[in-house]
Amino acid sequence: MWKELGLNLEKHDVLLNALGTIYGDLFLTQKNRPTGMQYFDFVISEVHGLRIKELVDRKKAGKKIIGAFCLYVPEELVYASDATMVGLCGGADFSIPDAEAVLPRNICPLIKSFFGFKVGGTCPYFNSCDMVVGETTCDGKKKVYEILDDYVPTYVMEIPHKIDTPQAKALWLAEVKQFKSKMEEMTGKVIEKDSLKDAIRLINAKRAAMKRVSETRKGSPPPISGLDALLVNQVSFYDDVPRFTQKTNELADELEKRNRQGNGVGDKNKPRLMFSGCPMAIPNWKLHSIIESMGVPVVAEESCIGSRYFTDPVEPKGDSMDSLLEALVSKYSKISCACFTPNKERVSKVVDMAKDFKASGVVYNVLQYCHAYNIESIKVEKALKAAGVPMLKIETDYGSEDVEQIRTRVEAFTEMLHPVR
Ligand code: BJ8
Repeated sequence: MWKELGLNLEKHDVLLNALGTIYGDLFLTQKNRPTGMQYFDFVISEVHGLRIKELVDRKKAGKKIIGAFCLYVPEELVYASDATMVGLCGGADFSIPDAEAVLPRNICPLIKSFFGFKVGGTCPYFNSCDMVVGETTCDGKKKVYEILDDYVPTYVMEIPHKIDTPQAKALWLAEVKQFKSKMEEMTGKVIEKDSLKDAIRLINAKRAAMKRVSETRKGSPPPISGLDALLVNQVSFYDDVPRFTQKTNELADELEKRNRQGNGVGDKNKPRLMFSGCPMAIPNWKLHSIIESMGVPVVAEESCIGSRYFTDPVEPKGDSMDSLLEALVSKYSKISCACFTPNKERVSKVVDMAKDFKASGVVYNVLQYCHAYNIESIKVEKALKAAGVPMLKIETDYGSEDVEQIRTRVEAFTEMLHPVR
């Protein structure tokens, strides 16, 4: 199977061995984990096994696999055309040397990481894709998609940045319609109203299950570690949707029960931290693992691998195809990425979330060279300060050189925080 997918077998083995060790050290050593996490451990143990086999089988049955890097790609249209979407990884240091052989070094690690997985032939998800869908969000991604197209067919959706204007909504709707046509052309399947409605229900159910898990983290102590909750969010991007939804709902049942019993992880008397900023694509577990190794729980993520993905469902106001497509635009334009301007909604969402989850402080993650999240941190910090919530900004990449320095800074930050009751 690996050969058929054109993987670099030697490098792929090195990657899998390294991942297995890191996963064991970070996840399996945690105390009092919910039993529902066993499913997610299994998914990770089969991340380059059973799930890839499922995708390859779908391809053999004539179905298409679509890769994406951003929440703005409307997955409902992918599923409505009977294709499968996978969120492609970009959270590993491992693939960066391969990227740097082609790309400039001074760009965001997330971009280098996903690009390196393709050029290095080490990601079976990437190599399963019939097409990848990019978007005009940050400059780095936008320009790299032009290069990526030499390696895999790459379709780019234009995402307006001043979303409060009528012309932006009109452009977005036109882009969504064009993407629908693209999926129809790729799959040879006309997307009918009923199949789109089914796809909306499918993805809404997945988002609702993830939101249930998130809500339980308001418990004190939280019933699940931030690291495990992050993993659930990361797995959501490539697992089979109905199975993921069922297993996530089972986990939510268990977490709700744990809350009723006061059975949690971490120390109730420690401050609770919220995470905000750049996404943590799998296997980026760096900041969560540093923070939680001190017994300080992470209770929420204002991130695309977090609340931005699951907070809002798609809510059609009518039954026509136009109403369904407008509902997609309305939902997707509520995802507050730092590429928007002005971005007041995101700033107030961060503050509201911090209060809602009783966070004593916010750790704001900036991936190196991500200007959008870096500069926006100024407004976020000011708004949090006004609300009495301290913020610590950490600018980092996927390397391990700064781990001890970050640990010292987080330690100093948490020492001045008080648990919020
Ligand atoms: S909706 S956050 S997934 S664009 S970290 S690559 S922004 S330089 S990932 Fe994102 Fe969509 Fe926005 Fe979410 Fe660029 Fe920044 Fe790197 Fe980023």
